[in-house]
Amino acid sequence: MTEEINAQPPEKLTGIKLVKVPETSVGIKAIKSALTQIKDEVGVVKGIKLLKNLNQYDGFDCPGCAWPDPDAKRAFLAEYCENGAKAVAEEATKNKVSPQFFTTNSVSEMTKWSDYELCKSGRITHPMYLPEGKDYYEEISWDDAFQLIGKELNNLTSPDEAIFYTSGRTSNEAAFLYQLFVRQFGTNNLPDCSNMCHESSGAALTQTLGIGKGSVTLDDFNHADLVIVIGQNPGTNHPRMLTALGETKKRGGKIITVNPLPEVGLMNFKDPQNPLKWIGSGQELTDLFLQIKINGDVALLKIILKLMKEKETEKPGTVFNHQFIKNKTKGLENMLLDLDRYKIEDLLPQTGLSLDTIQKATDMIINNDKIIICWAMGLTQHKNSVDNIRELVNILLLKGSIGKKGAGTCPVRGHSNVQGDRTMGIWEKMPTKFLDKLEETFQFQSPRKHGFDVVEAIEAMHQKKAKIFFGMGGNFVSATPDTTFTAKALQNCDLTVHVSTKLNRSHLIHGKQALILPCLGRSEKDYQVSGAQFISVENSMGVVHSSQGHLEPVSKKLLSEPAIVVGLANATLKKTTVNWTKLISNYDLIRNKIEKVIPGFKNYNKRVRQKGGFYLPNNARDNNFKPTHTGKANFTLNKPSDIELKENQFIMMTIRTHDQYNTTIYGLNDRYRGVLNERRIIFMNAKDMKKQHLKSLDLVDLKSHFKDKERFAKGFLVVAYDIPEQCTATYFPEANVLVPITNVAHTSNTPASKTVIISIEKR
Ligand SMILES: Nc1nc2c(c(=O)[nH]1)N[C@H]1C(S)=C(S)[C@@H](COP(=O)(O)OP(=O)(O)OC[C@H]3O[C@@H](n4cnc5c(=O)[nH]c(N)nc54)[C@H](O)[C@@H]3O)O[C@H]1N2
Ligand SMILES: Nc1nc2c(c(=O)[nH]1)N[C@H]1C(S)=C(S)[C@@H](COP(=O)(O)OP(=O)(O)OC[C@H]3O[C@@H](n4cnc5c(=O)[nH]c(N)nc54)[C@H](O)[C@@H]3O)O[C@H]1N2
Ligand SMILES: [Mo]
Repeated sequence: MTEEINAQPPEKLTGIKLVKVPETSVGIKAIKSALTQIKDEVGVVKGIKLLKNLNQYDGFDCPGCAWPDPDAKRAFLAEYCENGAKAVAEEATKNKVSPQFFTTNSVSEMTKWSDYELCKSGRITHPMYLPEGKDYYEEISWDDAFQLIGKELNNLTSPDEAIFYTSGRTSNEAAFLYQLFVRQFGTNNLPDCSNMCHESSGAALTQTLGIGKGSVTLDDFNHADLVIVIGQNPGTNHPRMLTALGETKKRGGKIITVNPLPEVGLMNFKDPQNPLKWIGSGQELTDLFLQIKINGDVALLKIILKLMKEKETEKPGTVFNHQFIKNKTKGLENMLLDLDRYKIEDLLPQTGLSLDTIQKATDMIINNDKIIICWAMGLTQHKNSVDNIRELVNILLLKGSIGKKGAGTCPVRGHSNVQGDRTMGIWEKMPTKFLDKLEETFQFQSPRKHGFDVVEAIEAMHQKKAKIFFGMGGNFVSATPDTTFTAKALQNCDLTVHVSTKLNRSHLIHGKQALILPCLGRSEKDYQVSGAQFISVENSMGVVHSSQGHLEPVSKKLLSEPAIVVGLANATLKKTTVNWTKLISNYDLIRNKIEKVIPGFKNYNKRVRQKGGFYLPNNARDNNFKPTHTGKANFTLNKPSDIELKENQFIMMTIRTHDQYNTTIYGLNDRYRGVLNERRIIFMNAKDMKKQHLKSLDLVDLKSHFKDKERFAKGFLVVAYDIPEQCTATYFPEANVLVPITNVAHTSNTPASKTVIISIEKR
């Protein structure tokens, strides 16, 4: 029998209160919520200093999300939002996790704490070590920590037995050094949070448009006729995007929202940068809301494509942009033929929508040319998520709505530098061109065999094929699927190491030995031999800019992420062609190397010092699709969902509340959905509740079904909500234990965290 591992957040309920779902987002309440958080966590004086510098030209980049800052004008107060303020408050907190803290709190005791309690403990101040068989972390010197890691890494039979994970907050400079160290050590095992996030977007866009990133800039929102926001909740996760949508509307543009939930932020919005608008009813954003069933998107988009084709056949030249299609694309005929295989009446039930509503959306697409499509996790975390995104591209290509002002693709990234980390080479399968350049610049032989992505890494650790886990940020055990399985995988390791700012569950679910290496946060000053340093990051729209902290570090013992990589490299690599210590004496030296390896970084040190930074090249933005395998933009054939629910089964999506940053839980409220003080809930349609004989706030256990295996998550409260029938929603990470590790998207291997098949049992 396998040992039961307590890797899940505890089952404890916290005292739910249901309130009315608010009619508008942001406004005074958001400002109040942000300021309260800042006051409580950071204190008033330090808090004001913090907000003053957030997202300003000479300040630091908000660690909240990857939404870009305006190129020209920056807001008077500060370019921040409620949730950005919460993210910085979390980092700049007064509370400290010191060696003393660890002498009083054992690892086994802390596994009983909720994620909220873990997060509230504060910033980690010293490197800590958990020796084999012990239950208390002990202080360790940096030098001893590096030596220990170096020794363990060198004891492996093969470098491929080590996993080097990255979360998306790591700066360009740290990420570049990190991947260089890992490749000099001898492996491409560089999984990252992107594997669970926008990997499907990258896969789909590379195939169709020749670049794995979005094509629009922030200014395009000032020119768009129509913005479609599909599978995304910007009110909570990218609040500054609402300002851009507001601009589109002001200029007469329209917005279509496609989501199983009427997310408050998208419906109505009070601009936080514009205090005069805080009173009154706010600005209506969404013109047409398609309340789609979970994973019904390909079906919806196919119906739209069919309706477009019908109209084009009826009145040739009125729908399709023939010139663009002829000059720039391949595969139209096949795509149109494939559409004939599907019947609208078969597709319709998957969407849960009326044909009339879909016709309205189609008319808006037909009647406009400058179309932007924005999406996030609602599209990327399904088995057919790559199909979702390719189908969107089909629509844009038919209209020629790409590579011109006011139009294009907008995958809205999550972590603030997740896109930059990829550009820097954090990927288990970097293209040959990059590796060639890396070899040439640093005179060594890089491994060529592809490494493990997140899911493969978990499986390898589970099978004891990988024995050391190193996490550059993140919270692996809580962010990944199949919590119990992943916990076992980590516990199988000889050594688990986490570079972290805050305490999290991955420090508690550990290998035989474990280390916590505390690092500087974005908001803090970073001094190296040559003086104060700044770092750089790339936002969702490919703008590279600098970021510099202004606060004193919470502890003198913290190292910067680049310095940690260098400590690691010096202790591990017996032979190296790199003078690591010199590279971190001045981060300009790292940037000089980046410039040599990666296209688009010419004059990096000069251009990163320009106000607002610089744009990286983007072929799709330039209306050039040569980098694809055909040399043109590609139409593709895509498949709708193949999920069939049995009786009493539901589809469950795992989503974020308004009070969390991924696995960092700031508070227990989901204000925009009217749920206060509780995270263990399941949103259900009232009709489904009735059929299941469930009443509001009944206590239920959830069981997920995949192939022949069942997984359990216990103790959730039922909340009646405006969600399509047969669809349910729970919060991440509480429900991750239900997400099967083997249920992944084709091509991108991203866990299907938004399509978990469950049944619900009343206690
Ligand atoms: N405050 C805050 N900001 C964040 C984060 C955070 O946790 N907190 N996380 C960051 C990260 S890493 C990321 S990746 C982003 C995540 O940003 P989002 O993708 O907005 O986050 P989710 O909560 O996963 O929300 C997914 C949305 O998709 C909808 N959805 C789910 N399934 C489907 C579907 O099948 N079809 C359609 N059309 N819609 C669907 C859900 O109802 C929900 O509105 O946010 C980033 N920013
Ligand atoms: N079921 C389900 N699972 C999901 C998702 C979902 O929607 N549903 N979303 C997925 C997505 S989109 C993502 S991106 C992943 C996120 O996965 P991760 O990136 O692994 O998780 P986070 O919760 O963002 O990581 C938080 C930890 O990062 C550390 N940290 C914060 N700032 C810094 C820093 O500056 N440097 C360093 N070194 N560490 C820092 C802190 O210690 C904190 O505890 O989760 C995925 N998992
Ligand atoms: Mo993400």
